[in-house]
Amino acid sequence: MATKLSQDELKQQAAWKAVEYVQSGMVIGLGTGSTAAFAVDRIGQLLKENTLRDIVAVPTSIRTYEQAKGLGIPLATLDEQPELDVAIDGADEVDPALNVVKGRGGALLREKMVELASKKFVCIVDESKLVSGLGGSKDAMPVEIVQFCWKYNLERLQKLPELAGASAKLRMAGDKPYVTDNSNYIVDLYFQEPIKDAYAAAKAISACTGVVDHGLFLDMVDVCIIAGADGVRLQD
Ligand code: ABF
Repeated sequence: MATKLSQDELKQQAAWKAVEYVQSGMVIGLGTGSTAAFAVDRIGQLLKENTLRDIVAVPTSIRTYEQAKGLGIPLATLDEQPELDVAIDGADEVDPALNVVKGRGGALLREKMVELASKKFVCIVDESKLVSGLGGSKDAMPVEIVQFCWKYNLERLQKLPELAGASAKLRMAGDKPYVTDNSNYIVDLYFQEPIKDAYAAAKAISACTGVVDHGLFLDMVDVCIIAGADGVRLQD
């Protein structure tokens, strides 16, 4: 009887599978979060074994930068490397069309910039991230906003007809607002039921002046690697 794998073991399985897309000489995007961290570790290990050579990586957060640096992975910025071959990153929710919610790790802006700059975005999740519709986990759908008059913007977001029924909370780090790597705030939106039209919601959120970006990553995932009790499967 196969023993049940832990969530971390599933995340590692998905991450290691994704690293198979990385070839020597590539420019790659490194995601943020615990699943992506397994991929960063694996890349560091393959570089150390000289199985992988001559890669350059663009991190999606300061903490991924630190992890990769500690592993000796050569690093660059999007200014230096504006076209990436492949990006590997986790997600918070994945719907059947491979639209995803990302950003609960607070890194959505740099993740979206890096993943949009990549020829291939490989998303890695354990099966607990699968939802029938975005917002369906009833957990946070993050929006990155400027610090200026954040309360005003939180109220505006909450009133958007496209976000019907959503509640909004400023993300806190202890007793202070959470500040992103880009010195912005995160407002977390919570939905009572899946978002009716994620495309309309994304458009409406982005149109709010003061909003920097949001955690709806639509039509961006090229391959999703899903690790579950029955093994690892790919969806594209
Ligand atoms: C990151 O991965 C974020 O966009 C997302 O919030 C996070 C998921 O974290 P984990 O892999 O730890 O579940 O890309």
